[in-house]
Amino acid sequence: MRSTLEPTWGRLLVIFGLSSLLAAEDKPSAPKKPPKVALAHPLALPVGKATKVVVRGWELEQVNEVRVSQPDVQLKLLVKSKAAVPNKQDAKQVGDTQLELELTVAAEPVSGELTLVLVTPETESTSFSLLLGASEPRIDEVEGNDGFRQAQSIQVPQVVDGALHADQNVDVFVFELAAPQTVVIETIARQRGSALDSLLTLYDDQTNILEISDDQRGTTDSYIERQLPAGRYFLSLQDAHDRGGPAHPYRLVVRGAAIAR
Ligand SMILES: [Ca+2]
Ligand SMILES: [Ca+2]
Repeated sequence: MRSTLEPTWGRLLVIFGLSSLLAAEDKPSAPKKPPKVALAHPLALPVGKATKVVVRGWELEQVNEVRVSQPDVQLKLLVKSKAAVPNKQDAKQVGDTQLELELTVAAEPVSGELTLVLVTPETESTSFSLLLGASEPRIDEVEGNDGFRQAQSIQVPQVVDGALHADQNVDVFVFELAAPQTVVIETIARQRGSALDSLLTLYDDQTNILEISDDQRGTTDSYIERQLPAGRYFLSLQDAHDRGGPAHPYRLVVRGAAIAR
């Protein structure tokens, strides 16, 4: 009897195996991971000017639509690609794919945030935001500002949107105060996804260090508040680990207030 039963069990197992395979084919495939954003570079959009924005993150290749939070924005999806992870940096922090967008915000003058959602045929990212305009006069950083002699002149108040574009890059700025002021200087970087761990140093006219700020208020961003006599001052911004690259954008904000007498 054994000799006739064994082949029968064998056939049943084969048929069961086939039917479970067929059933597996009928099941929907596992849901795709939603796209996830690490950071956008630059962190902020000027108003009234077409701006290329590179969004870095994960699972961005499938994105075929971008939704924005306000109607008066022109948007073009330019390129989706793998993104090289900069030397010695962590793909878990800076992402491994990227999207290039061109965004034009028509309304003016505004400040605040523009919220975006990246959409794929199957799913979508959580929302993320770009800073929009500025409440102080805004300028872009001009490269070449990597030493005291090449310092970029700024006003007080001023907002500067820039980046540490390479390892060991230092950005240097210079400003003048015509009267004594309380000056507040801060960086906005890690709090908006930038890989930059900012280190901010304030110097007097002779490049003597007056104050250094590394981390503040639960972030790796920097903050200096100081009463200063009239005069000329330098400000340097660098990464605390000497890193730089496509994941290191920042916004630098300098504000002043007259000192009450
Ligand atoms: Ca720079
Ligand atoms: Ca820091």
